[in-house]
Amino acid sequence: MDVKKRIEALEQELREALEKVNNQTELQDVKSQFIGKKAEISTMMKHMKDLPNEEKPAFGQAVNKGKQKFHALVEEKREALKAEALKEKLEKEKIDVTLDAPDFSTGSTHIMNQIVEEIEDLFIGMGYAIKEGPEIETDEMNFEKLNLPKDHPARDMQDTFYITEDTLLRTHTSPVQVRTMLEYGGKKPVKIICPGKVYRRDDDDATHSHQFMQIEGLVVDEKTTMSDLKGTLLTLSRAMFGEDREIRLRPSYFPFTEPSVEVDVTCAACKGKGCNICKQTGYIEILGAGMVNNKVLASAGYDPEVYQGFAFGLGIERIAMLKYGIEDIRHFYTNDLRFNKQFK
Ligand code: FA5
Repeated sequence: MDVKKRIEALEQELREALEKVNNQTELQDVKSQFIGKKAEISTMMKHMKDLPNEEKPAFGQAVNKGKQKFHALVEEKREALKAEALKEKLEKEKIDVTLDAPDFSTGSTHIMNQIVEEIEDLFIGMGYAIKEGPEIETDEMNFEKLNLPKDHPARDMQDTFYITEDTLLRTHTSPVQVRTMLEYGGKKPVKIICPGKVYRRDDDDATHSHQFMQIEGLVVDEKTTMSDLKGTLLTLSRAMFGEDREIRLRPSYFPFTEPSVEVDVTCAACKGKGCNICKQTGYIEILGAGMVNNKVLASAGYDPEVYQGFAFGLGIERIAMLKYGIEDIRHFYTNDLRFNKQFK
């Protein structure tokens, strides 16, 4: 038999078989059928020994060329299949960039943080710096340096979670005042607000939480007066509750301020006329404040003969409750999305 003719016939068969191939598995089958170990072209070489010597080179060349050709045809088909598969995939995965985006629900800042940010923005605008301090505090910073020595009866005002005899969960943000004054070394003026979480052993109810947020404000300088304090708190109250609000300062007591005041703002519901919400007083209490006690200034390294200061501290939850008419403080912490989403 003429080997060249046989190889040509096989090539024709291979081409026909390849035309019917639709995927890589089928291609593999065709490949082993035509160029595998048991394929005809692979076994042809065995017959070479029966040929006369002068025919052997031509025979060998023809078989090898045939094999190369078969391999090339199979590879060509493999590439064609790959290209087709890629084209199909691209077509299937085509993205229509003109389609409307689906309505993903996104989160938002929690109402507590919104109010903190609002107050921070206001005070940054008035030249204040923001300071933070540790939530696990020493008794010294939380009480003693604020003129609340051990066994002082005023410690009862802030029921405390003690960790050891000398460490506790801070009951207010006032220790950040002390830390900042100590940091400034009694030399330069202080103008800060300090937001943060605080803890008290209060029973949780509609207006009390064992963990809540405060913002403390502190100004220490050489000519700081009570009217600076009043002006600052009026600005704060109006930013929080509306430009038509008035405030009133009532005498009060905090060991770290002298004189001390409670600050009331005119009731939103009755605009100061008196209603059930404000218990007919026309005012609602919002924060505690006062002129920094000389003992506190001195214990933090400031000379009371040169420096005076004012300070104030407010509960963020209470501010939010008044601002938005929220009747229960626990809403802030139960993470009910129906509540949270109202402040998006
Ligand atoms: C203080 O904590 C003082 N450090 C504030 C202060 C700072 C006065 C600087 C003078 C100068 P008081 O204990 O009143 O004060 O707490 C401040 C505010 O925290 C209260 O007006 C109230 O809004 C809030 N608050 C107090 N206890 C709770 C509680 N258990 N749950 C939620 N809010 C509370």
